[in-house]
Amino acid sequence: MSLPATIELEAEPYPFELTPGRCALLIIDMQRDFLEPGGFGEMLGNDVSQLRRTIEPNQRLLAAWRAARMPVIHTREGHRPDLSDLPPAKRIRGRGRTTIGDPGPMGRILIRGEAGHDIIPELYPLPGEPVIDKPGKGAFHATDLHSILSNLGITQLVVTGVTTEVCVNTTVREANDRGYNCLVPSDCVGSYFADFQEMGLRMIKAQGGIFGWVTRSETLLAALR
Ligand code: TIU
Repeated sequence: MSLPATIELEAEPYPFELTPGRCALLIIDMQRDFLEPGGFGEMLGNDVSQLRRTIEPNQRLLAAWRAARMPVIHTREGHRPDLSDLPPAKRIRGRGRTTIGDPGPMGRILIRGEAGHDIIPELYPLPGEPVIDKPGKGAFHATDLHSILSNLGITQLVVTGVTTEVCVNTTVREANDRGYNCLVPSDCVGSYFADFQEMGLRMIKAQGGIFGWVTRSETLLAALR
């Protein structure tokens, strides 16, 4: 059964007009380095269990999206093996003993082609689903994401993944400035910090939806059924 041209979804700060033919699912950085014990996230001193609760809701949303034959795009944060796209400021930030490019438990940290840089098996991309390798926090900076979305006729994004206040927020802000309407299902985004999770979502929907809308994945799943 095909979906209606538009579906009104319960969302904050007001209902979101989902246009299935123009909406892509953008899954941000669900990478082993951020979600699995021993990765870059844990190395920064973070509790990865705070992110792992997003895996199941993302699996359900991804399955529904694929069943509806709507576009899915995945991103990964990382760098070239020769580090030529890694700003020195990013490399030394935090004064950690181990940093991007150094050997870690799952290969060199945040380097393309290494095990830790790849997407977790639970949400692994299917052949044909674009994977955007991004050197920054935002998915638009120094990538071809905007071209790919434009070529697909996409004007709306459902943005999920990690972390809420870093790569998800940066991407939603970048998308908003490029004219996309963004909807964020709160249970499909995660932060290592409970207060940043709350504030990261509040910042998106404040002031009449200054950057976008916030909903729950059940709302999206019901609409796609
Ligand atoms: N993907 C993403 O959010 N990258 C980060 O480095 N996030 C942190 O919260 N550290």
